[in-house]
Amino acid sequence: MHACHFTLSKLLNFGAAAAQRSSNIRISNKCSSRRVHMENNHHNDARGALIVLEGLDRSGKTSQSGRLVSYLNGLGHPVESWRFPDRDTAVGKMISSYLSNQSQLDDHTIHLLFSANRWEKRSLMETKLKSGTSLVVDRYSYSGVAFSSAKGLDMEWCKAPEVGLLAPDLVVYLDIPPEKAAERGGYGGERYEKLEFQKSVAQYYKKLSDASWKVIDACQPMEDVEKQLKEIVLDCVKSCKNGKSVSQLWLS
Ligand code: DGP
Repeated sequence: MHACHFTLSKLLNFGAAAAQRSSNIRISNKCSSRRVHMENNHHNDARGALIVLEGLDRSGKTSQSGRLVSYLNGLGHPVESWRFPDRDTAVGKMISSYLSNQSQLDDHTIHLLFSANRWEKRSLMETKLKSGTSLVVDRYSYSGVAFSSAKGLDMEWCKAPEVGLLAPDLVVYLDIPPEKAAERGGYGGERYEKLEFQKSVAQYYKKLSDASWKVIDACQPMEDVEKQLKEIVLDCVKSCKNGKSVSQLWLS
């Protein structure tokens, strides 16, 4: 476990420093106070969009991600479906084992592992976006902060390791009351799939959300959610193609 802590802190320090080095960062008056634009040597035009879907467990994110990716593909937009945690990496395997209750970890430690899992994909994410591929991402830093804060960790502490990750161009929150989500085919056996805990997660999502988030009522029929999602996302993909700059999360 000592080795794990050492590797993690090295990884996170390296990630933050690398993010600063790889871009000339300038604070823009136009951007939200929590975002910083990046000026890169590359052109920003025709870049892909970073689209994040957030919501409670069983809110329908995963099904909607799949439909959205097929839709964008059908329109000829290069797009990939991503999700966090990415359970295929070495860090992701540790997370998966924790979620299925096969291992126990201190709350801070697992928080940093979730974050490291996002950091290990950051550079690939940037490459994809710059090459014009949009990414539809099922969960991101907001899950990280909401779920760990719901355990009682300090929200600002939870945000800190996420600083410098790429900021989404769009966050869509699939809004469902925790009780309704729990009724949907029941929860599986994973660690966080408990009604009282999900209620608390919902409150932290509320604290994290800002005016830029798009909220869709996830109690509607699936087709209606899908229709609204497609409209919002298509606008975002188009605006990124037109040269919207890439930002980083929570730098100020
Ligand atoms: P999913 O594969 O989307 O079902 O997510 C697995 C579970 O992990 C789910 O209950 C949400 C939770 N989760 C996702 N990302 C994070 C994170 O960054 N931190 C914490 N603490 N939990 C997360």
